[in-house]
Amino acid sequence: MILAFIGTAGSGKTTLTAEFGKYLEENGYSVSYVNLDTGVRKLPYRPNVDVREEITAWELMEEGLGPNGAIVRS
Ligand SMILES: Nc1nc2c(ncn2[C@@H]2O[C@H](COP(=O)(O)OP(=O)(O)OP(=O)(O)O)[C@@H](O)[C@H]2O)c(=O)[nH]1
Ligand SMILES: [Mg+2]
Repeated sequence: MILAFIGTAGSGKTTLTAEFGKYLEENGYSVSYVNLDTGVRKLPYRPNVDVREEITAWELMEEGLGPNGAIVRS
């Protein structure tokens, strides 16, 4: 089963990923976490796959893009 949490900025995607993942693990499921947020500084879960190993919004901002442009580009 693959679950993706999407939503507007600040709507709780990261928090729900961590909390629902913890709930599943506590109930015997094996959970792998994937972070697709290039702009997040700190995560409340340990991602098994993390897009930030490829690209971060911060790198693109250093090249001159603003935060929104960097998120879109990344
Ligand atoms: N009261 C309340 N606050 C919540 C809930 N879920 C998340 N928050 C808070 O809302 C804020 C944003 O939560 P995140 O999980 O970072 O939201 P997000 O959608 O990942 O945010 P971005 O990645 O910045 O778009 C944090 O301060 C959370 O603690 C909830 O169910 N209730
Ligand atoms: Mg988030």
